[in-house]
Amino acid sequence: MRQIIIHVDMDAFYASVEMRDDPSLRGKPLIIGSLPNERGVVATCSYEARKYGVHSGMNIKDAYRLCPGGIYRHPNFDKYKAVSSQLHAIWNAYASASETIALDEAYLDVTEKAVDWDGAREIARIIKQRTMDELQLTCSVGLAYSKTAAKTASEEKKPNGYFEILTPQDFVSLILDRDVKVLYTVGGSTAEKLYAAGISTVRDVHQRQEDVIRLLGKQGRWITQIAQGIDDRRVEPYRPEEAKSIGRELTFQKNVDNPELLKDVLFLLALNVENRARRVMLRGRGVTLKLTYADMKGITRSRSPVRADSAVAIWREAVRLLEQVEMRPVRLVGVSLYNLTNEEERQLRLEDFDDEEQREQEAERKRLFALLEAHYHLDFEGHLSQLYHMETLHKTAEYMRKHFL
Ligand code: DCP
Ligand code: CA
Ligand code: CA
Repeated sequence: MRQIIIHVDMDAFYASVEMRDDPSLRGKPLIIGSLPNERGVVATCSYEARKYGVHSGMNIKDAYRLCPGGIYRHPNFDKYKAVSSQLHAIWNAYASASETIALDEAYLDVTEKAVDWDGAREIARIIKQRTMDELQLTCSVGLAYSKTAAKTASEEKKPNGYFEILTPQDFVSLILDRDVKVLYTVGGSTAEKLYAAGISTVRDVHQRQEDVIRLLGKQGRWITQIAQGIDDRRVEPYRPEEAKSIGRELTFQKNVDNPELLKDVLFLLALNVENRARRVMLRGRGVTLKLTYADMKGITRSRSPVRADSAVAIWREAVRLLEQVEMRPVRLVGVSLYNLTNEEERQLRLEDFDDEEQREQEAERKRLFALLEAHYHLDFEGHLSQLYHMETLHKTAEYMRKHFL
């Protein structure tokens, strides 16, 4: 079925909120993150600061070297979260399904409400207008036939942009001569592999599909699809700003009675939950394990308070709970976080090698990936971003069930 999708993303989000609330910052290179005399990174910066080459994720010392005349401020997470709920409340009104991607970003399925492209243009216009009128902030909006195209469209005219990509043909002609990284599932390490094989543009991907697939397997297949503008993914209704918990669950095609296999699948679910929680800067103080047995009897078991701020931590709690329940054939398994609280400092911290616990969890994460990869002969770590999609997660869990010895 045809979809009409809007992707909306705020411009220089944290910095714009600060500039809105303090007129003396407007028009200046403003860097939000750590201060130059601290250890840490840039969370974001105003477009004026970007002219100096400053960007998100950059070490604050490097930012200072590039832009010594900039204004440096710590973030106010509580404020951004409050603004975020106001934003999403405005946007959600125009969608039959909305998928929050980050504090400042969402996919909106406007197929029903818009009826046609003209209706969708009107919704896009109203969203921009209300975001400005009610919150004095600018956003960039992409209107398109698919998620990938909508995301690409919203980036196209940033800041305060609007762009539309109505057909796969339009999408392809727009990106054909751009770097493969424009396909937003292609991250740094994937791009390196492609460059090394002489595949650097989308055009190269088109011309050398077999090579891309040989090089990257399943992910390569996905990339060749995206490069042709094919992307049937639905907007998955997801509104963590209203949620009391963040969870993932899946139903097996055949019942599973092996606790070891369930533990492996729980790690995939924990990685998913970690990803969703981090994107909206939440952490949990409780973990729930949910099982539905073959006879449809369902149970949930919870533990709290716990420090559940990483996939490994979530997984460990879930496994502990699993070990305490009756083991018989299971058709559904799920894990969720509750008692959600703001996650403050993490985003600003560079890898913190002083933190014993974090180092230990990093090692455990690596060990779990290695075990999974050895057992199932799949590159889990390399395909993480795809495992965050429900559909791939399901397929992978089914694959694991079939290949579990
Ligand atoms: N953020 C962060 N650390 C990062 C990236 C982002 O803390 N490495 C925070 C600060 C941003 C917010 O998330 O304001 C939204 O991130 P975006 O990537 O959407 O970037 P901006 O909204 O800041 O700028 P743009 O106009 O490019 O979207
Ligand atoms: Ca943004
Ligand atoms: Ca964003």
